[in-house]
Amino acid sequence: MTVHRHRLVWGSPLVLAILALAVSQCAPRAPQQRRAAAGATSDIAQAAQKVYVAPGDLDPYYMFSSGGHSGNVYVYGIPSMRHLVTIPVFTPYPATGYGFDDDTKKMLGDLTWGDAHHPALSETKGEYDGRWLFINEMNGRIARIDLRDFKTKQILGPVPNLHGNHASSFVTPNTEYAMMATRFSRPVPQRPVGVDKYATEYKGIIAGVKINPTSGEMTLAWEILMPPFDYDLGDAGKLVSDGWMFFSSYNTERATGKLEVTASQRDRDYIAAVDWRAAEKAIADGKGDVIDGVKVIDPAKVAGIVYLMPCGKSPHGVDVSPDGKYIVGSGKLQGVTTVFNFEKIQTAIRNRDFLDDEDAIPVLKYESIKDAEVPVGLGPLHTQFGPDGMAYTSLFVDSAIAKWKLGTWEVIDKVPMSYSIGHLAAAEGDTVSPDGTWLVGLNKLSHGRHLSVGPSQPESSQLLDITEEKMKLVYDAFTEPEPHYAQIIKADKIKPIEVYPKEENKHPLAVWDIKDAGVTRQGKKVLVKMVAVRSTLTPTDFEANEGDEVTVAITNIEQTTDELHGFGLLDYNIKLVVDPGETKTVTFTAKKKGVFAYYCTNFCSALHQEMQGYFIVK
Ligand code: K7E
Ligand code: CUA
Repeated sequence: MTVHRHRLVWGSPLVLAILALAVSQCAPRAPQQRRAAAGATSDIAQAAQKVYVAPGDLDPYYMFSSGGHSGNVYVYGIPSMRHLVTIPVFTPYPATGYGFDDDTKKMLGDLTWGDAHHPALSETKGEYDGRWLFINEMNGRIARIDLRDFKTKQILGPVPNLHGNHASSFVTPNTEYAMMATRFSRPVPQRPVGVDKYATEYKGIIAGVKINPTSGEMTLAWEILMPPFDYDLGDAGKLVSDGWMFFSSYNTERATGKLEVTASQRDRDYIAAVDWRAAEKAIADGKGDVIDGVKVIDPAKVAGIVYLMPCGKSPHGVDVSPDGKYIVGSGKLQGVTTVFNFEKIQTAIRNRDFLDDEDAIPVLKYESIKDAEVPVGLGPLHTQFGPDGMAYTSLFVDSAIAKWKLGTWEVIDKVPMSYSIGHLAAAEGDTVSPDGTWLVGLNKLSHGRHLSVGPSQPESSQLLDITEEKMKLVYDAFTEPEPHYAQIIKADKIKPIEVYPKEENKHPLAVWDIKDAGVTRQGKKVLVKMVAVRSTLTPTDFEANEGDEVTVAITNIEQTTDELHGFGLLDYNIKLVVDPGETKTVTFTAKKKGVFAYYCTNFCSALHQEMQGYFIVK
């Protein structure tokens, strides 16, 4: 069947009607689905045993799940689905003092929210290496979490020119780059231009963020000026396709207003294929124009950097197979997922087998580069992989997961999910050698399948055992809002530290002896060097004058696992947590006169309650 005929069948009004119907019917359908799921597992007790991690035992996998507009990353154990920890990234989190001390406050800047979508574990030779986790957010930012201590170490951005960073943070196979891309095109350089000029004056941006191989430090390396489409998702090529990045896009109509109507007119949208090594070289050769301080490549001036692959209308996910040979694009208004062949893409580029162009970017011919249209079901969104060419595609409209095979394109199995599914995550699923053990469906709409907690229903995930031919739904878990993508890594690849070693603490205000704790004053500046150790915060009181600038530098001199101490200063909105061996500072103005207690917020010993003091402002 040609793409054109699909377009006729799955034209927008019809699909929207199906979509609305599917969503509205989900709640009443839930009990039946439950029974079907129970039947498919054949033996509930056996399933329960598979996911049961006994007290004292550890899960074999970590799952890092995006927290969407909570701005956090949530870490779960797989298969128990136990929530292990929350990593605050783009938003303050008093539980760990994140966003309250000087360093993290500065890192967050003016933005105290972020919409985090796609976590990306660092890779070496296409395998997760357990060093860092990157995650994007919509305000043009990308963050790095260090997996030695599970803490956010850097937030890059908001970067210039690029706007609404959704197609991010997908890393390349040796973590050379993380990616960023515009979802909401706007004038580049940024300036006030009316939406009537959208098609010509607004631009999209695809950006490469260079990652230092030793420190993980991110720097914005280059940007590519793109037509004003909405760039949606991405994935890096690997093995045979290493050196390329792929981005799906919608609204290639360049429309504005009600996009659900105006941006579903055309028969096709595109996946942009970017030769990032060529981009790197063009920049090194001085071919970039500096716009708002960033080197930007204009494909109208520099050829051979980017090509457009026609794909089913309004694609969402684009996913590269573990061997790098196939690029799977899911048109969410279709009943098929399209598989492109990397070799054919290269041949088409070599032969200049182009259909036309968009703003001087060559458009490849669909028939020349596609290998198959796999009839997975309605509303395909994202694809994950297992070993032996197995692929798993989430179907939003069908509320199901389809399992199919690369190469034969045969659909092998389909499991109904109890909620409308969005992303899905397979164990080691984005690597060159996926495990094929567990698959988690991350769901968009819960549809009342839980104890009611009022109108805002819990977000949900479902765990599937994918070790056999038929997928088995084995567990439901309610997850923190709002999950988008997640990645699952073998637990033994991550080697977290237990304490910050004393000898590695190079903080200039660190004090390791209670004798060195105390208060010094310089003009209107008051510096308090504080030591936290069971069960005293020394000094136990300090003074300032109204209007003074006060810096409290706290060193937790413990070297014992889990001996955290907190510093909560009442009425001053100050809440620090200092881990063993760590020094943190907080700087504030003594605006309120009077007596204010501070105390340790983390239960640390039998005398934790005694760990307190007074701040006096005269
Ligand atoms: Cu929720 Cu990747 Cu932002 Cu798809 S995205 S479902
Ligand atoms: Cu220190 Cu409680």
